[in-house]
Amino acid sequence: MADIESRVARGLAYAKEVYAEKGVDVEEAMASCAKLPVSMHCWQGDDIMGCEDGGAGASGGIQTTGNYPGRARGGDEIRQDLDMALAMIPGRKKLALHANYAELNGRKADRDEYRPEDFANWIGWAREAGVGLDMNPTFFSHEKVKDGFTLSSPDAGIRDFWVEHGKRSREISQAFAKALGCPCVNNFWMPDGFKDTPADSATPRRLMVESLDRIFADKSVDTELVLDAVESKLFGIGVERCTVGSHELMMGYAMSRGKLYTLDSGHFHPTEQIADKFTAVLQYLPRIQLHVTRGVRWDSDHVVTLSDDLQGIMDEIVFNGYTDRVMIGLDYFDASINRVAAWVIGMRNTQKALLRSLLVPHQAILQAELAGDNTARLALQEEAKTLPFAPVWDAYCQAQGVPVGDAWLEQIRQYEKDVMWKRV
Ligand code: RNT
Ligand code: ZN
Repeated sequence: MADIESRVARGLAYAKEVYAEKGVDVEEAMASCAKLPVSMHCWQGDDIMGCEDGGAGASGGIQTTGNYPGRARGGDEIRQDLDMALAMIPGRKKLALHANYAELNGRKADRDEYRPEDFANWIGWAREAGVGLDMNPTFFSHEKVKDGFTLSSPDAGIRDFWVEHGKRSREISQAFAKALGCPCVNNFWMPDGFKDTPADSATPRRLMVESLDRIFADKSVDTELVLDAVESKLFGIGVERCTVGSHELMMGYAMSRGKLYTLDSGHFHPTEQIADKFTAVLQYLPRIQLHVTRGVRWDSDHVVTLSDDLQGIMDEIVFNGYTDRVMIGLDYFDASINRVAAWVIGMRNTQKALLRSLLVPHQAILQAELAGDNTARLALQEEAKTLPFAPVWDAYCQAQGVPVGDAWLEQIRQYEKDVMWKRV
């Protein structure tokens, strides 16, 4: 242990020297990184099964694949796994919940009747863990998703049900924010769409807008506490031809109604990068939400890796000073590997990318660009990639009291033997 500590200290001293020469303050970068909240999604923990009776897993164009043993069953086991994961992840965290993680304790109620009390265990857990909560109404995995439609269904009764659900999600979000003293992002993603060419795509889009307006008409919700967000999508499996909540519909909605727009990195054409969208969308909106995921050939929601894509996203946020305006959240689900490790890997990678962006000698690169010296810009951008980031990351983990390097893996291996694999 002492060995690791002194090695980390030596590495940090070296890195500080190199970065100082480039005008970068390493301590300041670590302190900034530690302040930025990253919202971890509860649903990686149990393949989006949730806590409702007969929870059926994902539907509506999203899918978990894999059958790794040890999946958490119900709130207590998910929270136990969350505690394990959070102990391995540096930085400030939030937890994003989905409405289907309500714990009714025998109460007979459908999603249009959920109450803050149904999330009492989650609020208690979050308070204890020192994390804020975010929320998502759940417009999938439910019998009232009629022929794939919710808020834009041609059936008024179906729309009414989901409008009520949306309203309840905002009340619950407000209770989260009040209980934890931290604003709650409430994210609306609806799977509504067509497998094949619709004869009429205007009506469902009009109905979607109308339903959302009905949900947000509730003025008892304080929009400083509840940050409503709407998420767009290009397509889903089985909904290939037309998604009602497309980019244009949702961005227009967010802009015209003063809502957050959620950009999910898997929800665009594969050659598009959402990194390039922040400076555009933030010309018009005060805040947006980010869903970091990793699509492999489609919006497959693989575990987030330390990729150029992820780095590009964090660079845009940090270099443009958007850290208060982009609510960073994760959104992926892989059931083929240890689910706690999946959380840890994606969250640690997100933290790594953030810290790395904070350490880039951005001013020098910017000056090169302003001087019209694109040669220097490229040279400096590329040299920045091999500055000694790794020792700073190790020092950051150590300062945050989480394992350095891959030491966390051994602990999760033990945990799966002691806890997860006994869940049969
Ligand atoms: C689906 C959206 C949405 C979901 C979660 C579970 O494509 O990305 O955010 O993944 O609500
Ligand atoms: Zn998403």
